[in-house]
Amino acid sequence: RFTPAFDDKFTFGLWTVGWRGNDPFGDATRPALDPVESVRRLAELGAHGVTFHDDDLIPFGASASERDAIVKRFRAALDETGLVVPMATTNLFTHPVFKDGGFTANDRDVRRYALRKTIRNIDLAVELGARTYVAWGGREGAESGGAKDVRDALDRMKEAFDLLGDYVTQQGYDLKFAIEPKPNEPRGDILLPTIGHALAFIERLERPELVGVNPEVGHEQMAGLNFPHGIAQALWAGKLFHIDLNGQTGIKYDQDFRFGAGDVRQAFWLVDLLETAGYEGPRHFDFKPVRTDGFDGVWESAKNCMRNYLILKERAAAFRADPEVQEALRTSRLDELARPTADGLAELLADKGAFEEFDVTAAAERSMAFERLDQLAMDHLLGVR
Ligand code: 3MF
Ligand code: MG
Ligand code: MG
Ligand code: MG
Repeated sequence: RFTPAFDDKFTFGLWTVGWRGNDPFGDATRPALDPVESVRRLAELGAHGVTFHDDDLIPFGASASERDAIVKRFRAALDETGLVVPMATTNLFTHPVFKDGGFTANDRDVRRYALRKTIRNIDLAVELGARTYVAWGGREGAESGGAKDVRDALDRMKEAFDLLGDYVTQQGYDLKFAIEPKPNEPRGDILLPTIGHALAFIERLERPELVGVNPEVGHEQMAGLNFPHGIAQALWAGKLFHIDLNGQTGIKYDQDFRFGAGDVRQAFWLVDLLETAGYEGPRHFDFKPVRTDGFDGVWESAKNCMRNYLILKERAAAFRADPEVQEALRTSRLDELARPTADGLAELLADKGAFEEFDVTAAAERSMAFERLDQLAMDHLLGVR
């Protein structure tokens, strides 16, 4: 029970299990992990695939021949295990050259370098079969007001995605982009801080159809936002191209707990939404195994990201299947929300019952009965129903 299968589409970033535990106050607590070892261990645990930043796989500054050898060895590990690479991304944040950003650095030469670095890894991503290319602009932002003209920076951000869209179109690649919003950390304030900001930005691009979002649980929660609500809006807009699952406890530093830790109620509603809304993309984990643990904790937490997802999936399905829940949903009039409000403007204006004869007092007195509905969800979540 709760053992993952390939078709569950659980994927992990190489940088997650490979995180060595270095943080702003402390050095690494674990040795480096060979990506090939990660592929093998994740395959044993039942994962579907792995994802990577260019530099996770190929150390920054590696020579062309080193690069070829690394890619060859990595590909052999994929073939041996059957794991796939549905997504890849670019590291535009670790090297000091990106200290003021990649696509929106004030320095034009840095922006050009960032684009070329991205294009280079897009080629590799496509070679390895990826269909989604994630862009997290962690260094795109500022700590002070005069440092960044945000409107100019957004022009440059748009220019970057337009150029990348030109590139994949010219190459004939079957690849879409997914912007990953985050409010802050490592920059004081990051551009495109939330799902909503990213969705509005995408509509201004030359090829909006090529670009969606890759929201992360903890990122929205760092801004105090309701993650399932953000995901629902991304789905509504047809823009949920990918997702980063992890755990966070409220508005504080980026915790990156394993999925299911942190806000378990939001995790329940998230899984309920993904499983009922027809999301077919990978269930991608972007977490950090706690730095207090050795490799035992790394593999334990990777396993439990998937386990918690499957537990929540079972609980959410039980909630939806429960006749008492279905009755409670009707009592709370969710079916009525799904109905259009009017048969057009003329019908609305002609209906005296809608206004002149509307019994405001009676409508105000109707209970929504949300407390009973929510406790039914809690009972299912806590496993007592
Ligand atoms: C940081 C992140 C990133 C992105 C990654 C792109 C290092 O908080 O979430 O992980 O997910 O760069 O996928
Ligand atoms: Mg993150
Ligand atoms: Mg995070
Ligand atoms: Mg992420």
